[in-house]
Amino acid sequence: MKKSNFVGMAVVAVCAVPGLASANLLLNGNLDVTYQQEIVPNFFLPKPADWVNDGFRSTTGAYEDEMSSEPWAGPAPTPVTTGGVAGDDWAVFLKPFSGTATNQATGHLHQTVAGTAGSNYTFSGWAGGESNALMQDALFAIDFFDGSNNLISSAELSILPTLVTANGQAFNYKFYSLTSAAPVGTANVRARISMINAIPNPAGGGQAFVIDDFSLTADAVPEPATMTIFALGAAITLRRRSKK
Ligand SMILES: [Ca+2]
Ligand SMILES: [Ca+2]
Repeated sequence: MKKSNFVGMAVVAVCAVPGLASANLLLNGNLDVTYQQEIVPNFFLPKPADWVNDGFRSTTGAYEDEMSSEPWAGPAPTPVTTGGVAGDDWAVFLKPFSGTATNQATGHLHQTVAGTAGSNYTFSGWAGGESNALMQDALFAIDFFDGSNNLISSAELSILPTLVTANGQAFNYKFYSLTSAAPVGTANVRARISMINAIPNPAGGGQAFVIDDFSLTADAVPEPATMTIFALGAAITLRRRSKK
């Protein structure tokens, strides 16, 4: 006589896909891919692809020379990447000195992705300032929009208090990060870096404000059914042979 016993073994893995949880939602987060933007008639400078930039002066309004893409601002201490046209590492150079004392310069660089209410969004990246850069504020921000593209709320981190603090690194580069939960009604999430009301430094000297290597990530919405992965292990067949 033969008996067969099947022992099913269920293997439970919780949050077993960390790669998905931390995926960068931004395109061209390392700013290496650029396009040519006409700054003034017949004069072009590179700007980062997949991002939107808005520049305006407080008195005279919109202009295009508030920022441009530059390869000299991309290398270490920021992550060294090779996505540029020459396999090089590009970054964005914001220009506080493009304003004047009475016509101050504001620039925003931003990218918008589809969002989910209740998720925690983390926006991280690198920013640095030369010691004589002058501006009212410098921000990392996450803006939340509803399905009609109305702004619901913004989370802002002022990086100005430490932007130009000397740390021995190129351009005094530092890593910054902020996290905010998407409010009810969120349909789109915008990652934004802003230079607010900047002016030239009468003393001259280095006044660059540079940024590179951004990520926007979202934690999974807490829902047990999607937080747990059940993997059914191979059924183990045990055969017992009875002695004759
Ligand atoms: Ca870099
Ligand atoms: Ca870069």
